[in-house]
Formats: sequence, structure tokens, C-alpha cells
Amino acid sequence: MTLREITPDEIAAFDRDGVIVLRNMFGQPWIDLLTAGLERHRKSPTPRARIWDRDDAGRTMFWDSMAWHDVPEYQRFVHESSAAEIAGRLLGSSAVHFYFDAVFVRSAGSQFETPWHQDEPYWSVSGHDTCTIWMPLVPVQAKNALAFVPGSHRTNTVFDQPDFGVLNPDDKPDVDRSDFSAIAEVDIPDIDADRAAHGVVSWDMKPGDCVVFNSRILHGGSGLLDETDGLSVFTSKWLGDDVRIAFRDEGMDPDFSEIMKSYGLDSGDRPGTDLLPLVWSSSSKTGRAAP
Ligand SMILES: O=C(O)CCC(=O)C(=O)O
Repeated sequence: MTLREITPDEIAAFDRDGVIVLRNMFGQPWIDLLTAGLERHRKSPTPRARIWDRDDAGRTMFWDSMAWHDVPEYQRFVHESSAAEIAGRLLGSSAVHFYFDAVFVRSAGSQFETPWHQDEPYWSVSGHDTCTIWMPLVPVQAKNALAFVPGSHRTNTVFDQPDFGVLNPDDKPDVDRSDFSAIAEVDIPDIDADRAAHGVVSWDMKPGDCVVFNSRILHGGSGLLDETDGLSVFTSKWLGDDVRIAFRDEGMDPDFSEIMKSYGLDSGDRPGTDLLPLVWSSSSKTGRAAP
């Protein structure tokens, strides 16, 4: 059960813009649960965890992904919160599989801005019907929140996506690298040079609010924090009806192909198994835990 129904207008706006902010979708118990999960997670990160940025004053940006296998609080959120249903309603999908969680944790005053990019070109799956639910666990101002170019999820352009593997000030070995230059048709436009011309949107948000975005939308920013403000964000990634496993020749980050293969998944398969579980379907109406 969601705190409230997703309206037809919201579904239409998400389809048109590729992004929508939803207010008060998760009650405080879910925020407390994810905050406790993040605390546990930070003490025992996955092998993929990495600092993306460390400045001279010691401020950091920490990232990790697919930690839910080891973090019971994340597991509970995935299976029992309304997140899967929100994704399913907005995507117009009849079945929603969980893909992975990722956290983005900036210490107070971090100036690090996430480079503009699309998500789906990096993924070990492909499809239009995918989304991320971006949830700040602390209040965030619009100027510091993740920003989006509405409608850019509809472009068929293959952009020269940034290589996130270079974000590695601690020189961690064996990080995923990506190079789209051989397949890219165009550079990502200089969106920050004229955000208004690109119609860039972001929102003041408080814990319980979320932004849901199609994984093909151009997004970035989410930094330049004031000296007293940190930013902890929990994201969950969801897969809808047209998604297929897709092991790409170049660019997978995070590269989940090996773990997917170990679960018997191969390119062209529909998501499934305990790795990418079916969490919600329009017919089952199993309902989610009350917020
Ligand atoms: O929060 C951020 O800085 C980046 C989030 C992001 O790029 C994503 O969830 O795909």
C-alpha cells in the first residue's frame, strides 16, 4: 500500500518528462530504517564501494552499490515498502523486478558534483522501462539536489558518457572503467553553461519525498553543499516490462555481468532469479507494508 495513489497526471508527467518529484511518499519509519541500514552498510561496504571525491579539507563523496544482500534494512525496504509499486505504476509495467541499490553520501560542505550522464547505457540490462527512486535521507535544497533535463530520456542519441572509474582519489584497484568514445555519436551537451535553456529541474526535498526518474534521462549535479550540510541519498533501481539482460562490449558500470551469469542469467533473458527478484506485479495486489 502506498501512502497515496499515484495519479494519472503524475503517470503522464513521468512519461513525458522522464522525471517526477513525489512528496511524502515514505513515512519516517522507512527513513529511520534506511538510515540505520546505511550506518550498518558504511561499517561493512561491498567490494565495489569507493570514495569518488576527497578534497583537501577531507570532505568525501562515498558510493556503493548492490549492498542489499548484506543489509537487512535495505532488503526490507526493497520487499516491503511501496517503492516497487511506485515504480510499476509510473512505468505502466505489469511486473517490476528489483535491480540494485546505490548510495551517494557526501560529507558536510562537499563540493563534488555528479557529472551529467544517463544511467541505462552503463547497465548490464537494457530497456526503456527502467527507473531510479532517489531518496534523500536528510533535507536537501534544490540547488544541491540531483538535477534533470526533462524529456531527455526520449533521445535516441548515444552520448559519450563520462568514465566514473576516474573518480578514484584513493587509487582503488580493479574499478569498473567505461569508454563510450567508439560508439558515441555526440558529446553530452554543456548543460551547466545554460541550465535554463535545457529546462533543468531540481527540487527542495525533505526525507520522505522522492524523485523518480527514467534511467535514460540526463541527470547530474547534486553537490556544492553549504559548509554545514551533508547529503546522504539512498537510491533503488527498478526494471519494468521491456527490460532484458544485456551484457555490453563496453561501458558497464557497475558491471554486474559476472554475478548475473553466476545466477544463470544471460543476454536477452528477462530479469529474474533471487538476484533480480520480482517484487511487484499489477495482478498480485499483494500490497506493501504500511508506511
Ligand atoms: O545523487 C547523486 O549525486 C547521483 C545519483 C545518480 O546519478 C543516480 O542515482 O543515478
